[in-house]
Amino acid sequence: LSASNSLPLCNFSISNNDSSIYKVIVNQTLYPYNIIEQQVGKLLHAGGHFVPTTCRSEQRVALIVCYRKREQHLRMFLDNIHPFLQKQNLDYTIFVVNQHGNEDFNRAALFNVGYLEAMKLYPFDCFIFHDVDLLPEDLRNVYKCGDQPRHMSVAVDKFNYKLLYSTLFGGVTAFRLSDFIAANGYPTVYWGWGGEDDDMYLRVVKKLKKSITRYPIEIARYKMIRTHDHTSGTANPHRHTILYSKYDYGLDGINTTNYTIHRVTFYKLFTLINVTLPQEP
Ligand code: NGS
Repeated sequence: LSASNSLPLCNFSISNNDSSIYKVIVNQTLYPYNIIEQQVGKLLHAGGHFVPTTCRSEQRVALIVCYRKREQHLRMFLDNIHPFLQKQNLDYTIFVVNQHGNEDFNRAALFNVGYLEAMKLYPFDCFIFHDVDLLPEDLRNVYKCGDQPRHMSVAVDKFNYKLLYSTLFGGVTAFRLSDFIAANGYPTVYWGWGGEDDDMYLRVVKKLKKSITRYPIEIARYKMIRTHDHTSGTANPHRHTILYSKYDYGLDGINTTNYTIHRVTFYKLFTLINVTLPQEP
């Protein structure tokens, strides 16, 4: 411990204008897990945890991925995200929160589960909530938290690298622990596709009384993985009603996240949290 305390603080930054330094070559080859482990897992501790050895990190980052039946996406994600985060010299852990069962997908509640379970394991101070199909393309897109919640996935190739609308808060977001707690986390009442990210945006503005921040559009670039091993969930018909109902965010969120853990498994490349979310009719 004393040895690591004497290390200098990690400070990753790229000031160089040479794009060959910050541009990421996204690898879309689909490898089996054991090959990915060999390629990018050498320096990992159990559960997909990396700690820089040459410097001391100021933040402990939990990267929480919501997941269900997207195995190809997950493999490509892991193959790309580990080298990306290691180059940024971060103390990070990857959590994959898998929604077990046949209930509608609840992306936002899975993020809360990831937060709650991660905090039982390690004193994280930064949470990055991540879709499994988004791969960052620029190393200057640093996976750290700041004083404001950050929308990370500003420019996605599927949308021609344009921000769809100014309050968009989907894809990838980053929250300081204190901000996430003050927002009461993500909502739990959005089952199926859509609205939960807009709800989180409103929590930041109305409950936290903060604004979101973004890295520049030429930096916050992502490739969306396109494979055919999945079907997207059906849109939630109630999403607009809930979103505009102006309900009390203190009454739904972290404090009402209802879930049953089946198993937490510490794989080499990630910590898998298998969970069911009881869905009220
Ligand atoms: C909005 C959805 C968001 C969604 C965004 C982008 O309309 O949840 O589109 O979707 N809000 C509502 O439905 C209320 S995308 O084109 O990326 O699939 O994130």
